[in-house]
Amino acid sequence: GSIHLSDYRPPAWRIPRVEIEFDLDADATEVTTRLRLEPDPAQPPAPLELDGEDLELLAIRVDGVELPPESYVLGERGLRIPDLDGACTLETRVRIRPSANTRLEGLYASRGALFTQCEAEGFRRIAFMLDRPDVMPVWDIVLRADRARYPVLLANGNPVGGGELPDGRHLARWHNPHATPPYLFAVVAGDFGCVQSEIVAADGRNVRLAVWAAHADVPRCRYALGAVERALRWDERRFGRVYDLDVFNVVAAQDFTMGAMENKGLNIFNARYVLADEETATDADYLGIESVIGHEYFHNWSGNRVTLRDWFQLSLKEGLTVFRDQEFTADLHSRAVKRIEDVRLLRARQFAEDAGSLAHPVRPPSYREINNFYTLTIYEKGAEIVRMLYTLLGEATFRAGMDLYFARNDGRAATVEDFLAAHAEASGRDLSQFARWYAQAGTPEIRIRDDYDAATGTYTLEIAQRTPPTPGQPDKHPLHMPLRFALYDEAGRRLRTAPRGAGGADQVELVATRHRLRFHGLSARPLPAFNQGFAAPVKLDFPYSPAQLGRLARCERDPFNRWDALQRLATGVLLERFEAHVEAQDGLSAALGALLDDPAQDPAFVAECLVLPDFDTLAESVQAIDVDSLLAARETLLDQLAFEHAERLRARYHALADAAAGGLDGAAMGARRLRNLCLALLTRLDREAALAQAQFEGARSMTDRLGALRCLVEADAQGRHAAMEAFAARHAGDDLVTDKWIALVAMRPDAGAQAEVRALLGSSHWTPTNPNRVRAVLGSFARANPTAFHAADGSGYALLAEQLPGLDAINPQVAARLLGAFESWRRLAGPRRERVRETLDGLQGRFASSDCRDLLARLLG
Ligand code: BAL
Ligand code: ZN
Repeated sequence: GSIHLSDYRPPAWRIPRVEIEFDLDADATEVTTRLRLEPDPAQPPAPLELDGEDLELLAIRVDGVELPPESYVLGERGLRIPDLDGACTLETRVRIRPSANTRLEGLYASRGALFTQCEAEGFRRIAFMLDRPDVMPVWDIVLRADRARYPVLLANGNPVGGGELPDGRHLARWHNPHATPPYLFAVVAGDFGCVQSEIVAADGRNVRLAVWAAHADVPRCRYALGAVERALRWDERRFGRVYDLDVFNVVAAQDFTMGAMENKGLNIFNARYVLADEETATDADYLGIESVIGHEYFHNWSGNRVTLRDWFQLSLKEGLTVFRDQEFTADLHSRAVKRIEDVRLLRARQFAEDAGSLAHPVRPPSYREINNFYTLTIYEKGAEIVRMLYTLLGEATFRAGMDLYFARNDGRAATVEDFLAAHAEASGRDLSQFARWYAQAGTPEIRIRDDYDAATGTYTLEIAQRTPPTPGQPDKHPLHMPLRFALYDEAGRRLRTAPRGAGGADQVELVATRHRLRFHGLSARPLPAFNQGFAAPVKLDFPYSPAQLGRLARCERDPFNRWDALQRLATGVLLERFEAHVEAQDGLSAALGALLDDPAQDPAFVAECLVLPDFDTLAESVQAIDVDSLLAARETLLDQLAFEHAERLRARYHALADAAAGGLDGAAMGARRLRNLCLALLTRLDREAALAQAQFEGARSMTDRLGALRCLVEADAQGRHAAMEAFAARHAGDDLVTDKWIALVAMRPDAGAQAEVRALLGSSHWTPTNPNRVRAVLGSFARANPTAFHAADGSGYALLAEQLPGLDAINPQVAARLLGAFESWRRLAGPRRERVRETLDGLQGRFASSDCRDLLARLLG
């Protein structure tokens, strides 16, 4: 059944304190839990109903006295004790089986070590508990385990002792003094090494930072440790947030469903967001690690100190923390490039989600399976809402609102209302209409038309907003949002038309369905620019001519909008939306040529401009998705751009060689990025792919080696097989690098990729219990290979679908994520839509998990 936000009731029982003891063993772990239980006098009395799944109950005592079997009811989902008489201590002892746990929720075994994952509802697979985020005990944790096998024993909070036990066992005690819900509980046991450092936090507290991994991987933890230090300092500086324990531990796990997890004081990470060195990590990997390390670290305040009242509020921590990690990266690197990349993701994936069968509000009103709501909407659109608030209020007021939010809700389980109330109070603004952003699904469209009256020198903008219907929400209301804009004259000078707003752009606030803006005293029709920095997450409809977009790409002050003008131009060319098609294509080509020639431009920015809108973004820009024509248009345009600019691409490629040989500074990374893009375009002209072959052989970084290899694979160059074999041999035994190699196979833009994916599924590389490997094979295929996945006969859909029931039985979250690749199926044109429908129909009744059953019902619903 569904769970509804409107049904929320505070728990009738409070649990201020938990003592939990583990006798750890991969095959059979015993967990003894003592819950201090107190009826909440503010709530009507109710029987105690503890969550618990797949737990073998060994003993149960109340205040030390064994509870007779007739006093409790043990069910599939938990334990019910009807007649508890007031405050007491409930002790349960259970047995769990980590090595049989392929779901990777609760306590599980991975490569000889033990890890936990409790968000959202994994704790109930460890012990009987009120497993909900508004239950926030203080924790005492005892870990006992074989010393040889598990020399390192980590848990939440601070280490408070340990010692030897008989039979080669040892113990460690941890105390977490902060009120912490069970979803943030964590335990790690294994044979790890670490890199560590000592720092003094802003309040004078000494903090030991450590990053742990299997011994062989420890040298690859240095970069992550540096990222922890940068994150800690940045949060002190930018948000005034100080770390609050004596230790901060990060552990790398090879088998991990999510990217990482922000458990209090003990973050557990997917190894791909920890391990990096020159031999194995690309520049994108380094930036990804820093950003995810930042994200999890920032949760310590936005999520842990201030947690969630219920799971409907998930975006309260995720959207806010994504906004914080985006700002972290923007402050440390190029703000413009960061914004461009975030908006690329938003348009390609979140806009698609918001327009598809799985669309839902940032705060859903109900859910059947909370695991299915770790979505781009909750995370990325949630972050955009916080960014709009930041834009509306300005830096100083927003910071005051954040300070108030943290101060008022510290140690509490908060709601979106609490967040908005803090900002409303700090700013004196009414945010009640703004709150609609959390309730209303779908991407708003802003339609703007202009008019210039030469006789009076008056320029008028007519602005209208609408949000399209989404499942369950046919009618939409206008939203409150900032609209930034600028007007430029013929010479490209910015016209001063209104008081300057935040960031130097003029800004109005949209609240109604229609607005009109009037400007007087203009001697000619200006060129308008809108939504600088993509301050509002909307689709903008303005009838720009190709010439106007070319001008905007040169004169707009805001770098994001310069990039966006070129994207808009490219989209119009690809979708043949301009009457003057040839002129538009010439304009695009000339603009990109000028960027390539301009040594003053940041190479990273030029690279962003050269990347055309991808298939997903194009698919999101049309009503009906004609797969073949979208793919063909893209290929044709890329071939033409390569042909026209061959000389400058080659020149730029060689000129950037020295800069690209540098280390991990922004200049070297930008040079490598542009250089690899030049290489990709040049390889289109030369099926021998000599340049790519040479780069592959001489590469000194993973970025360059993988970049060249991708060119060889995509061009189906003669040397591709030999290069793939050489790469595989060089990195044999390294799972993370092998995932990159596999992804290249699965993403090869050719119908033949299907056969190669099938071959992988039958090879020793296929380890369906490892989420990274499943994503490398099937995620890359379904999400990043439209050519092969959308094969017209439906064979690509069938390939994915065949795997899903088996994967669902292993790890429902991973399977459900893959099933989501069908989210836009209703907009597919031609026979493909019918092929997907048959495929989805064929999956009915074949899923065991609530995750996949819920998703399938919503896809077909
Ligand atoms: N809380 C789950 C992983 C993350 O978003 O940080
Ligand atoms: Zn998060």
